[in-house]
Amino acid sequence: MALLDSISLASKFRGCLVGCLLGDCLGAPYEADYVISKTVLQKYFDKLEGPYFKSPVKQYTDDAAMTKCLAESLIAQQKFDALDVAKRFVKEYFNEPRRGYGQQVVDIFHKLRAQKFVDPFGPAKEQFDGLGSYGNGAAMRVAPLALFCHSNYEELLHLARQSAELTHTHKTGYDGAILQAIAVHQSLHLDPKQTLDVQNFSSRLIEKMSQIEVDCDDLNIDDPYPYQTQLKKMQVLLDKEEGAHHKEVENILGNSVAALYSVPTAIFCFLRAFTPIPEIETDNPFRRTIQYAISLGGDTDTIANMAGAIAGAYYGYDSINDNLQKHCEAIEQFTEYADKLHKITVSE
Ligand code: RVK
Ligand code: MG
Ligand code: MG
Repeated sequence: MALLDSISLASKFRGCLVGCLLGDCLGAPYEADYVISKTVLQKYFDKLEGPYFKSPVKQYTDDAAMTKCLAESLIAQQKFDALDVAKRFVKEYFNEPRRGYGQQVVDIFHKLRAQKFVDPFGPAKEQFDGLGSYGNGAAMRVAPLALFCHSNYEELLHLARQSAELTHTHKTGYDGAILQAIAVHQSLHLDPKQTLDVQNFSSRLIEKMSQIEVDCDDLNIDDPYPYQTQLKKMQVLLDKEEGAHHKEVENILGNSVAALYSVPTAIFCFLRAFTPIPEIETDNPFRRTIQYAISLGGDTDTIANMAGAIAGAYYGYDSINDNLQKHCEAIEQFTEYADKLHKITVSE
């Protein structure tokens, strides 16, 4: 990776994983709300950022729980080991089942435990009568892999798919994880002191997805290139001079648990929040990204988590307010994972 002048890679690693955790923790209280008052949200963030507000720590959900498993496995094994990751998912789930997991993914954990991990990829293939899950559960946890493979793009593509297939075998499920990984990877390689070329960032994603969305015959949907289509719609929304309306974003890009209707939305949040947004009062584009993602409603923890990973990987750790961080459960653990992943991958 070419050296960046203004920011260390270590800071970007931290920014990425802290961004993930912060989006999940701060977004979770709003998950499944479809009308969120912008004023209430502004006060929520202002209070969390303020030094005098003593609120309880915000708990993380399945998003960060599964990200944690992947990060811990990569650190322990110093490679992607599917069996080890599967074991960690199962252990984590049975230790703390009340983290708000997807309704169906828990079947996989039960099956993996019952078959004693003989085939870690087997149970995922049986989901939804063999169609596989198209949820965003593989995309929401992929960030540590993007860090681990920061200097090997081809390996990242391969491993993002493999890691997804432990739970998500529907093409839009694993392609969503690949797209999220690519977006984090792109952010890691950009200098935040230079103006972000929003359209170029998205055009590069479309170009890369055109190499991924090739074997689409088995897709049970009309459009064989659904992520490219969504990203093109995203570009149109980004081009709007007056800025896209919330309802347009919700209707066109989506805010659901489906990867296809949440991963492009998370990318949009990062790109849209590069410049000011009405009703979000902050000079900090990282906070703006998370606050905007939550304001869209729906799958708030996951969209904020994915947007946070991309934004954190771009702006770096120093852009993330300390007080916001203090409200997140396990914040020290996540910064430690980032530092360890950095140490492993840079000293290779
Ligand atoms: C609760 C029909 C399908 C489907 C298919 C729907 C947590 C189902 C996190 C399923 C994330 C849901 C989210 C989630 C992550 C998926 N046909 N419906 N082929 N594939 N669905 O269970 O890890 O919040 O309604 O695989 O992807 O915060 O219950 O879990 O928001 O998507 O869950 O899919 O979920 P799962 P996941
Ligand atoms: Mg969650
Ligand atoms: Mg969610």
